[in-house]
Amino acid sequence: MPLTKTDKIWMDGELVDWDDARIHILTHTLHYGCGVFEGIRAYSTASGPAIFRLTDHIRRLFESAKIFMIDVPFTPQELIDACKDTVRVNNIQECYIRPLVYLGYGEMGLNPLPAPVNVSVAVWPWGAYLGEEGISNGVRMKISSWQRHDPNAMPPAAKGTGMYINSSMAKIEAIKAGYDEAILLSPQGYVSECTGENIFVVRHGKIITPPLSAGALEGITQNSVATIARDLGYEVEVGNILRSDLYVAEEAFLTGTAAEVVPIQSVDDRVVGDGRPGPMTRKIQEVYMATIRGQVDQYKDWVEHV
Ligand code: PPE
Repeated sequence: MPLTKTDKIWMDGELVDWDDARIHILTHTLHYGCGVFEGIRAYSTASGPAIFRLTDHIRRLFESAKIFMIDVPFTPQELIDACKDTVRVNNIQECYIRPLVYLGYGEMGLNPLPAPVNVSVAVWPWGAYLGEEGISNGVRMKISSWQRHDPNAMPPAAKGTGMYINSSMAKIEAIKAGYDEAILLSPQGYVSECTGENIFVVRHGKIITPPLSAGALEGITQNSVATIARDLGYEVEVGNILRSDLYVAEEAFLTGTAAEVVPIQSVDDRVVGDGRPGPMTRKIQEVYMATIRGQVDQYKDWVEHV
């Protein structure tokens, strides 16, 4: 999917033209991958564009930075405002929002502490991450030969730029093998997550999603969906899942800001359920899609108007 340009990008407090949002080739993060980022979405609501769980995303951005000992030169409120301003100035109703905290130009070498810290926020329209077909009918998953990070190699709670090499390797492998997306296992052999999404399975009528200790990111959509599912009366548990649980699951789906809620059609060619999105998946997907556009009163605190 080629990028669709918007007008302005926020860089260290200033709104610059899209084509002028440039950095030096000796930008530290470009070489060593020590940066942190967020992926957020704005949706059109009855009272204008609103950013879904913006405050929670910015909180996670600061937690990621803290883990990497990156000192963000803005306050959380300033970055919340930066996201809102960037959506507003680009006059866009629905978009993806990418805040990035990176180490800039002026220092090289593996000690990142002396490097300057820069922040940017870009927005652009981004359609269905795993395709409209995936949202409607489900995606075909492959368990990757690549493992998710060991928590003592890479901290799963941090959304770090360099950590995504692991995801990209798994994604390449899955796509080359003819699948839509990969599922990664932890070094202990438990199901962790997908390349850019958390995973849920339904077994014996219960919804289960893996914990942070299995190497999964603490997903904000995972949290929204677990809340929605419980409020719908479903039993939801955070717990370890085995590869074989995926093969015999009644239903399975993945969640993420970019992907939203996507049914899983099969895992390693074992069809999930009858191969069509299951009733719990459908219901959760329906409530999530209404929630993000401010149509569910119960969750309107999650919808932060720009
Ligand atoms: N796990 C990973 C590894 C991950 O990258 C994401 C988000 C999630 C789980 C779900 O987290 P949340 O968005 O808070 O529900 N992945 C982002 C990156 C997508 C990209 O290609 O870039 C996203 O969905 O924005």
